[in-house]
Amino acid sequence: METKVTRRKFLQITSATFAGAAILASSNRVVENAIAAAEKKNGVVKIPSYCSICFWKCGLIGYVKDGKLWKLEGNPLDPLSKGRLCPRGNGGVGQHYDPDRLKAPLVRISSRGEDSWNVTTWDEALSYSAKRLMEIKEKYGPQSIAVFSHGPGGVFLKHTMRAFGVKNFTAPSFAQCRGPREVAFELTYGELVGSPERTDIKNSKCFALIGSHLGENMHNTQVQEFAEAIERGATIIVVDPRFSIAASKAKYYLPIKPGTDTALLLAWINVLIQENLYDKEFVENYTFGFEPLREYIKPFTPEWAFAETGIQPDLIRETIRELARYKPASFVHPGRHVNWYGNDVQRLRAVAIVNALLGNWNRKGAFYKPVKMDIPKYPYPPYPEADYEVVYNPNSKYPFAGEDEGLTQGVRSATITGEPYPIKAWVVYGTNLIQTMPNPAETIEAIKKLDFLLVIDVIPNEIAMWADVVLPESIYLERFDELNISPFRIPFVGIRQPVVPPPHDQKDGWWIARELAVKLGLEKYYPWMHIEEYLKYRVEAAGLSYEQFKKDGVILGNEQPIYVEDGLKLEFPFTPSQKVELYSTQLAEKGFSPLPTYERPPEPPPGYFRLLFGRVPVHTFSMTQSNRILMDMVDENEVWVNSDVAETLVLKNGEYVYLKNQDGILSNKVKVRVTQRIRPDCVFMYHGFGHTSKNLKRAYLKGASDSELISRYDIDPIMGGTGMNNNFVTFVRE
Ligand SMILES: Nc1nc2c(c(=O)[nH]1)N[C@H]1C(S)=C(S)[C@@H](COP(=O)(O)OP(=O)(O)OC[C@H]3O[C@@H](n4cnc5c(=O)[nH]c(N)nc54)[C@H](O)[C@@H]3O)O[C@H]1N2
Ligand SMILES: Nc1nc2c(c(=O)[nH]1)N[C@H]1C(S)=C(S)[C@@H](COP(=O)(O)OP(=O)(O)OC[C@H]3O[C@@H](n4cnc5c(=O)[nH]c(N)nc54)[C@H](O)[C@@H]3O)O[C@H]1N2
Ligand code: SF4
Ligand SMILES: [Mo]
Repeated sequence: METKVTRRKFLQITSATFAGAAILASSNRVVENAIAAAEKKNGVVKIPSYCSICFWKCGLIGYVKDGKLWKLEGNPLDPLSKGRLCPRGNGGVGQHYDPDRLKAPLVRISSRGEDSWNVTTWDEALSYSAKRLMEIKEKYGPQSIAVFSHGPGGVFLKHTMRAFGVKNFTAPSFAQCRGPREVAFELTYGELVGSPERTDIKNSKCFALIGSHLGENMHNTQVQEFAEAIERGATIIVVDPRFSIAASKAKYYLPIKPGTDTALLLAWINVLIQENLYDKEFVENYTFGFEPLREYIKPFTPEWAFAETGIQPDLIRETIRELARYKPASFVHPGRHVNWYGNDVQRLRAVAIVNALLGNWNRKGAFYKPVKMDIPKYPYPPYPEADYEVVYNPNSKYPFAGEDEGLTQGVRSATITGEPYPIKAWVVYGTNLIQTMPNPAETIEAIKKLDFLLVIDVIPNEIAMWADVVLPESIYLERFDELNISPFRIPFVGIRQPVVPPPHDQKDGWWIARELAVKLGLEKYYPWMHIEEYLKYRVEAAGLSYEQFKKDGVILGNEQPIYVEDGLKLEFPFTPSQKVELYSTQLAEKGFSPLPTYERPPEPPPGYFRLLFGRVPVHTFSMTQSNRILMDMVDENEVWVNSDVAETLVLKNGEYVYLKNQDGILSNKVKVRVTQRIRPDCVFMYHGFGHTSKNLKRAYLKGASDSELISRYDIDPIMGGTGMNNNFVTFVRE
């Protein structure tokens, strides 16, 4: 009965339109209060924590009834969730009850890739892992060990590995995600966009989404603000080859030819300058390189861009005039998953420049200045010197590669080639590399060359099935974890604490990291025995009450100015010119074009279509397809095909086909969705499906994997990220 209540609620949320959702929220509140009163009587325990079904970190309240996890809701005190979780967050209950979860430590007894294991004790699994890591370090040095991780849970493992002398840390959530955006904004403004994005959708009068498919991309706060913007009647411009959910809410929809966005952006810059629509005061006082930009941009007219993008010149003019009309409360969203074509920093530089011409930095309704709670670090002993070059960026081949979140591709190729030096062990926390890195065949080739692969996960995902040792972590609802100190409009700190105990022999990430450190002889790096000593130390060092924190789940700091409108002073101390660099001196210095360049994308071969992919509202990447609650909503992906194309190829809605890519790689079978909502030159599918791990009983071979079909990737020469939108597929029948 309890699951039924939860299920109904999910269905309500996912089927609600945005306008409807807001109404639902207020009427729900009345019901919620009534439920809360009733529940107290029934002895329901409510425990605040923060969500990890994705990495947005929304504050939640876990409801426990008779010792059992019953439901999850947003924590009303939390500024990110504002009392509401997204459908995936509500579905976190299903992760706790997932029958396929990893239940105990496993040590491989067969060759890699086969499925036979010894179920073992924690002591044995950790002793064995420590022994292997020490042998490898002894023989090849600490540089031969690489760590891949995603999410706050990896903090303690990274601490252990740093103490062990490791320096090669990487994450697909940078090199396959937002890397180019951060690099482009840092080059232009000297500051990152960051996560949560500093976009002030809430107060915006007009904004453009390029790709960014909000509503399918379900980052909670952002989607709530998007819903508010729609209700307020903000002008929304959506640029996407596919008529996304966001497009359906937009005033202007630009069905752009994939890969040509930089041409559109250059034309927008052209119109802003030619028609004198830019913010002159801002440009004069705060930017560098306007004159070279003015010269450079002359040929990039809307008529020129029409030939590239397929967007009518009038529509190009009208949309940028609209953005200019509302400046500075208007902006072009910098996106998040932006590793598309391998020249993405240049595109994102164009995005940064359009915004600079709108004079919208640190302005209400555009980009606010994020603030953060000041929480002192824990006083650990210093890490040992790691006096070697990171493996993924030899001789600074990619001059603007990230440091803490390095290049996954670089680690993988070093593992295969032994250049610039050999990588012998991977330690993988919370990232399913088989599905998140392009060209999985290459990932498997690299894995086969390793001496040791340690995976810490919660389900038997593909990467775990390749490991030598699998360590089952408790899920986020069952453990303490690092604090959430996200940059936002108001400083705040959130706690993750256990709502229920883990059901089997799973252990918390901090405990695993600490025990591993002890076995590696690094105990001095863990002056605390239990994570609560660590959390309490940090929270109390900030002058806050730990007891209150545990009770409320969130502590808010004092409001600070986040806009020029609040009296914030505009300063750009972190660029070489101490101005917003329209012309990037840093790019020029490293031999790259200092002004954004457009490269025409290659055409699909005859009979092929460009493969695009994105988010499904009720799943996160490849990590939620074992969650029964979420799978009951969407349990396979479909391939979106334009109706005219379908007619020509005689493809029927709902029929199963296989996709074959330009390199002859064949997908699992996937259902056809015939729709007007996509251009005829591309197809689209939701990422995360087509699991090949048999131990994921519900998800095994459901739908097709986009990753499998992404055998080609193009590396951004500026920062080394991998563009993955350059693959073409054709249809194959049974
Ligand atoms: N439900 C859910 N939400 C999520 C996540 C999740 O796993 N599940 N993951 C989160 C994370 S980490 C990220 S990075 C974000 C990703 O979400 P976004 O940053 O919004 O990702 P994009 O790749 O921009 O979005 C894909 C969209 O871009 C369109 N597109 C593809 N090629 C082009 C092109 O050449 N030009 C243009 N203009 N559009 C194109 C596709 O049709 C699709 O609509 O989502 C976040 N939100
Ligand atoms: N083909 C393709 N590749 C992509 C993308 C795409 O759209 N298509 N998107 C890119 C983007 S934007 C991003 S951000 C990255 C994301 O890349 P990843 O972060 O690698 O995402 P997942 O593949 O979902 O891997 C998450 C893994 O963590 C495990 N996990 C979940 N919770 C926990 C936990 O509490 N503890 C531990 N230890 N493990 C846990 C899950 O079971 C899963 O195996 O992928 C990128 N790669
Ligand atoms: S956006 Fe959704 S899944 Fe992500 S943390 Fe928030 S509630 Fe959880
Ligand atoms: Mo991402």
